[in-house]
Amino acid sequence: MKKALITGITGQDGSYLAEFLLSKGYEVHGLIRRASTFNTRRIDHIYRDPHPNGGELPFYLHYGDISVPESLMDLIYNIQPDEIYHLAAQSHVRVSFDMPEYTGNITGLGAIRVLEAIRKSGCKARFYQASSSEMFGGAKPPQNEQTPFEPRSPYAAAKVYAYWVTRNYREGYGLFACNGILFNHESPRRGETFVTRKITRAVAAIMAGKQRYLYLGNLDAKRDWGYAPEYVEAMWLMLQQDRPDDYVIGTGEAHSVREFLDEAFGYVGLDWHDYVRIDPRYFRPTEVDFLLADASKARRELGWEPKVRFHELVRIMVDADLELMGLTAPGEGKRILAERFSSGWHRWEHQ
Ligand code: NDP
Ligand code: GDR
Repeated sequence: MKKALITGITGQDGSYLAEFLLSKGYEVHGLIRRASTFNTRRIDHIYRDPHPNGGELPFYLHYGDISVPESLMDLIYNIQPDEIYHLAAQSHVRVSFDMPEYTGNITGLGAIRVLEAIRKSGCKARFYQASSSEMFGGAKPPQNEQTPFEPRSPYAAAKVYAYWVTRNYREGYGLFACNGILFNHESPRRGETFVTRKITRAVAAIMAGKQRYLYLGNLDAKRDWGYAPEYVEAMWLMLQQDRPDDYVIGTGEAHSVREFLDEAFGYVGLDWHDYVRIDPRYFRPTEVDFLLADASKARRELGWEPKVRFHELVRIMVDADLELMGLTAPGEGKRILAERFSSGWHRWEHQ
């Protein structure tokens, strides 16, 4: 049985990746940080009580923090994982302008702490770094592995640092270390303050009569939005190759925030102009205008291709938020998932 360690397991991607690896027969370990309230809601359905008659899945959680090198060293030395997926980060671009140094510490230095823990513990683990399309920033679209980075936020600059130390440890110490340069990927588990989920939750709350207005920032930014469960499969594929490399992952289709609003509100028969208001507090000092993936290398070398397109993603997310609000959803999103992922490892009820 292969062992995997996931940092950031309580996040959107960590939770899907844990499910995916369990379905592949892995023993899965996750690093979680202590919080004063429960922060495991995305993984509660796979976590089983470890006491007699409790535990079934080989799934273990360990307290730690990406800012503390010792906890990483101990964990990696004791578990001796075959694969480490480093997903933990302060992942919000807007917040990185408010907390630049903290973001540098967690999102940037966090990666080198994990790399050093692997090197010093003598562990032979393969390493995945959650790199980001934000690193391309102001670079002209479409962006691929050859596109020079032009980071436009403290978050993006921290990710560029993490990207380069990952390459540095691959070249300098022979570590099997890969950068997955993932473009935006969303799901019903997306954090509530990212723009897609903010919109789909608002659609549901407006339908339920619980919200009047939705306050947003820049509606003109264009992003390449994909479906998160497909992206965690790409992470795994990278670590199964004969040699380590870096890969861009995205759909090759870009849309503006405005178009997302059209799709999401239009799906339930509403006109977003009646509900959306602009609040400058959501503007960023420097914005990334246009991200569009050229993922041809991943298609060629990993055989990775996304199935869920933009308008389908929106329907999946709106359906899920309507159900969460206790409303009856039109159901197109649910149908799309049932058709495309009939033998899949994640199920609608665990959205
Ligand atoms: P989330 O924000 O949903 O999850 C971030 C995770 O990191 C959470 O589990 C969080 O724990 C954990 N974390 C944050 N700070 C610390 C810390 N100090 N110590 C330990 N754990 C910590 O992000 P996503 O799942 O969306 O993204 C996963 C990774 O991929 C991130 O690195 C992100 O930057 C990157 N990425 C994401 C993309 C996307 O579109 N989703 C695209 C490209 C890259 P807690 O639950 O306790 O807060
Ligand atoms: P992003 O995602 O910055 O691309 O980073 P986000 O959803 O936060 O923003 C996308 C675009 O929408 C605009 N926007 C708003 N954004 C938020 N959050 N809230 C608003 O009210 C709002 N109004 C307009 C933003 O200005 C931006 O242009 C995500 C994160 O998951 C990163 O961790 C990851 O690396 C990148 O995607 C790829």
